[in-house]
Amino acid sequence: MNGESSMILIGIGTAGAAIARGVSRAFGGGLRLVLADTDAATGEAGGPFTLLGGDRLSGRGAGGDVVAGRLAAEDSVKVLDEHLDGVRLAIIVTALGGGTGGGATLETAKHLSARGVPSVVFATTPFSFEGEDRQRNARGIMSMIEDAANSTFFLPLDKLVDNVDNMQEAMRRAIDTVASGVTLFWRLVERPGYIRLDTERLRHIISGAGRGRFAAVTAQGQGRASEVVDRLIRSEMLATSSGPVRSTLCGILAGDDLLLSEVGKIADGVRGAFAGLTFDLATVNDEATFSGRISVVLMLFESGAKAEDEARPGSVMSGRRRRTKGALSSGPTGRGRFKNAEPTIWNGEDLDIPTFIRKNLNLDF
Ligand SMILES: Nc1nc2c(ncn2[C@@H]2O[C@H](COP(=O)(O)OP(=O)(O)OP(=O)(O)O)[C@@H](O)[C@H]2O)c(=O)[nH]1
Ligand SMILES: [Mg+2]
Repeated sequence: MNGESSMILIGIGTAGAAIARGVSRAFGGGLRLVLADTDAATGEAGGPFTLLGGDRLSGRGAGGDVVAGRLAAEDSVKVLDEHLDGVRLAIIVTALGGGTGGGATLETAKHLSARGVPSVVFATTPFSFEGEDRQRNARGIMSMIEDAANSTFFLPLDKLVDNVDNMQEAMRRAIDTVASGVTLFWRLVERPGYIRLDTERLRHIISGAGRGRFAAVTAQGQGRASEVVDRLIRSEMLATSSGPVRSTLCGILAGDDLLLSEVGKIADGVRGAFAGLTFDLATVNDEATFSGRISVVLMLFESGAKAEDEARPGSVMSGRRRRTKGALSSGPTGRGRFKNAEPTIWNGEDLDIPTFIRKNLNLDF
C-alpha cells in the first residue's frame, strides 16, 4: 500500500469489497484501499477491513435490508477516519441490490462530504434476473447516493455483461470497468501525461458532476484512434441516458508512441458524438502498460460544474451541488444505428477490457 497517495479506494458491501479488491490488485497494491462490510467474512478474504455495525449486526451482514445497512454504517462510519489522513479524493466501489452496498455507501458518502473529502461512486445495479426486490433496493437508494456523493456512475450489470448470465464473468467485467475509471482518476491526480488536466480543474469537474456514464475501450494497430472513437459511439454503457450530457471528460491512456494526430482524431470524434457544455481532455502516459495501445476512458456527466462561489479552493468539495439537469446540451448523437452492435474482438481478445487487466500486468507507480 502506498501511504503517500492522496486517493483512496473504498469497497463497500460483500460484492463491492470483492470488486475493490480486484481493482486494487490491478494497481499492484499502489492504491490506498479499505474494505467495509457488515459481514465479518469479507474481512477474511484479505485487504484492510473495517467491520460496520458490529454491535447491531454481529458481523452477519445486513441480510438485504438497506435500512439495516444504513443504521450499521451510521453507528460505525467514523472508524473509516483512520484511513483518511491526507486523502483528497475517495473512490467508493459498491454493488447495489443488497443491504450494505446501498445503505452503507450512502452514509459513507455523507460522512466524507462532511469531512470535505470529495467522493466518486462506482456502483453496479442488479441483473434483472435477480428479481424485483433487489432492483427496488437499488432504485430506492440511487438518488440518495447521487445527492450525497460528488459524482456517481451506476453500472447496470445487465449491460456490463451482455449475453452472459454468469456471476464470475460479471465480477470480472465489473472489476475491469471500474479499474479503467479508477485508473483515469488516479493518473490524472498523481501522474498526468503531456496534456494535463489541472488538479483543481479535475476537482471542480468531479465536485459538480452528478450522475455520469462512462465507458473504456482499448485498441491497437493502425487505425486505433478511429477504432476507439467508433467503439465509444457504439457503447451500450454510454447509451443509457437519464439526462442530457452537460460535461465530458475524455482521458487517453497510452504509451510513448501516442501521436498528436491521434489525440486530435479522438478529441474531434468524441466531441462530435458526445458534445456537452464543457469538454475536458487529458492524456496519461504509461509506456510500460499501454505500449502500442490506446485506452480511452470517456465520462459523460449530466450535471454541470458548480457555481463559481462553490468552486473556490477550500470550499470546492463541501456544500451542496447546484442541480443543473436539463440545462443546455446538444446531447449524445449517432448511437442509434450501432445500438445492437457486437463488441470488437481482436486476436481472440475483447479490446474493451483494459490492457493491464487482460495482460495481467501490475501498474507500477
Ligand atoms: N458482479 C458480481 N456481482 C455480484 C456478485 N454477488 C453479488 N453481486 C451483486 O451485488 C449485489 C449486492 O449483493 P451483496 O454484495 O451480496 O450485498 P451486500 O451489499 O453485501 O449487502 P448484505 O449482504 O445484504 O449486507 C447483488 O444484488 C448483485 O447484483 C458477484 O459474484 N459478482
Ligand atoms: Mg453481504
